[in-house]
Amino acid sequence: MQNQHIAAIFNEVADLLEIQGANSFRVRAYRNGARTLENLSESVADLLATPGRSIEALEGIGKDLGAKIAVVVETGQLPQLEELRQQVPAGVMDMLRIPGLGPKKAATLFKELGLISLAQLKEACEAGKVAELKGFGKKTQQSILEGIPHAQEAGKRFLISIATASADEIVADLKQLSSISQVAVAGSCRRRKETCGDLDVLAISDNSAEAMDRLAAHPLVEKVLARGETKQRVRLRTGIELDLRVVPAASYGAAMQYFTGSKEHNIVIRRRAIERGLKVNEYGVFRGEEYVAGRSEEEVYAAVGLPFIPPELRENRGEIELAEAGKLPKLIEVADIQGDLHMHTTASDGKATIREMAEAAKARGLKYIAITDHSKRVSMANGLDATRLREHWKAIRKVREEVTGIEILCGIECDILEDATMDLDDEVLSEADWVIAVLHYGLKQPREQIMQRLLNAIRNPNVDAIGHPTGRMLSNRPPADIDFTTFFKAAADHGVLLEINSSPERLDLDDVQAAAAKSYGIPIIIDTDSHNTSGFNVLPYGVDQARRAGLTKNDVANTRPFAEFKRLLRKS
Ligand code: DGT
Ligand code: CA
Ligand code: CA
Repeated sequence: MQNQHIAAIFNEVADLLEIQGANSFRVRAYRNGARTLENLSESVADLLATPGRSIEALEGIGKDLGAKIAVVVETGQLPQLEELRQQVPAGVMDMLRIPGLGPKKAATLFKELGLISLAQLKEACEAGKVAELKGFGKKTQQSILEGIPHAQEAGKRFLISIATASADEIVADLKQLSSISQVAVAGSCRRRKETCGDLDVLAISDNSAEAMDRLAAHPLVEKVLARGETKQRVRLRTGIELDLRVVPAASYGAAMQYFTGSKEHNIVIRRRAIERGLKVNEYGVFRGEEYVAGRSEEEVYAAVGLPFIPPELRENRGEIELAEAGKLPKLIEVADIQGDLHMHTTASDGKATIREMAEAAKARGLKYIAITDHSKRVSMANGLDATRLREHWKAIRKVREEVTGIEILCGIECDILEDATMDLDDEVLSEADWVIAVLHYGLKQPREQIMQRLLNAIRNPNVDAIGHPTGRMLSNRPPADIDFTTFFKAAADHGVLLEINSSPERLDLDDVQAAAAKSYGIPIIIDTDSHNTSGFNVLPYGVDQARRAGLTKNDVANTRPFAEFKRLLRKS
């Protein structure tokens, strides 16, 4: 049982309790517990199984949550969650995906107006009933109305982190069966797309019944939705659905190729096959009735005159032409990353000290980091003013002396304010080794204002990089309205680096934008935005996004040794 699943359960319990108007301490306890689990580098199940160790020692996990974790690890579910789900209609939970609509407002909509679905909420907004509720008003009603399509869309997909955690665990479990010689995930999860609609798992076995029984009995599986001879569809407790397909070895490569997709990529592959007098499907490559290939994906691609194409590129966005020309990029890998330029400490909203972050980064093989706590505008994160920032930098310099083997930059994550000025003045910013400028507030401003803010930041000679440029949160906050052409031109002109933020909620820039940024010659940085020592765990998600953008080691600035990296900075 993965930490992410238990965290998702706790978060859902917190939402449900809050909708029911439960005590806020109780709600917060679940959220804190969830956060601890999300950031924990080792599996709680392992921790539980280790004699002499206790999960209650973890921050935010007391006796009560500890016992609940044990129940989930043991049984795969939490009875309390099942009960709460009975009490709150699923449609009310859907409302939480509307940007800016939290559990309290959802509760009011449910209790006062009896609304239990997004469709009903839409009607009520259109009839003006929502505006009349206490604490809502016309503006809120309008913003809810605009957010409903986003909620409907987001509800159908799952973050790659959630999808991966489920897929990895199920695949590992199926591998235990001796009748299964190979098993792996395909579909959007294998392509490392930022969100997945469902999971597609393929296995080679001559005993498909055994494979399906094993899956059905897995603690993560909530319900078997359909079962045939070689295919089974189940719903997992996280809500994501999973297709298991059992195939013979001779079809494995063909099935892998087919079910990895994307559909758009496959259409071109099929067309190429037809041009060569062949037919490609999930069973193999055929000439007439004769099977000619299909054991491996390499064989399938070779049959249509192509080298193996990395799954991350299979979107029909030019990869087939590049493959044909022998010009596929050698994609960046996690091991190429040498530095991390975005992280927090206890000085703002992080959970670890400067030294702890530096030691943890070093232990992971990083050669340089920038400590970038929040600036003062982010008061809820205890953001720093100039005085505190200078004190903080002093402390960083001290750690820099004491911890060897890693370079530490005195940085700041500086807000670009709603009025397009910087949250800290130039004098203090000019003393920083590294300034990453970001939008946190006013993301809904019209394009003109957003661009004014980004361009002002880019033109500020103290700014080295723009962090999570669009500000989006995949589950509940749409991106700011950016004119990317102007944005990229300006960043390229001024030598400002752009970030791919690896947090699975952000993955910002996205794959398409990161590829565009590369075309302007802008060096990308891939950061974790860690808030504790296990925050570095998210790095692979950022690297995957970069791979989907076709980025190579050379396109990413923080793959360079420190001295070379420094030369990329404006102030160097
Ligand atoms: P998702 O689940 O929405 O995140 O995206 P995928 O890509 O995993 O899509 P899914 O689960 O519907 O199907 C898995 C793969 O199977 C898909 O990427 C390509 C292949 N596939 C499914 N349906 C079709 C189809 O009608 N035509 C073709 N050519 N391929 C298909
Ligand atoms: Ca899928
Ligand atoms: Ca599917």
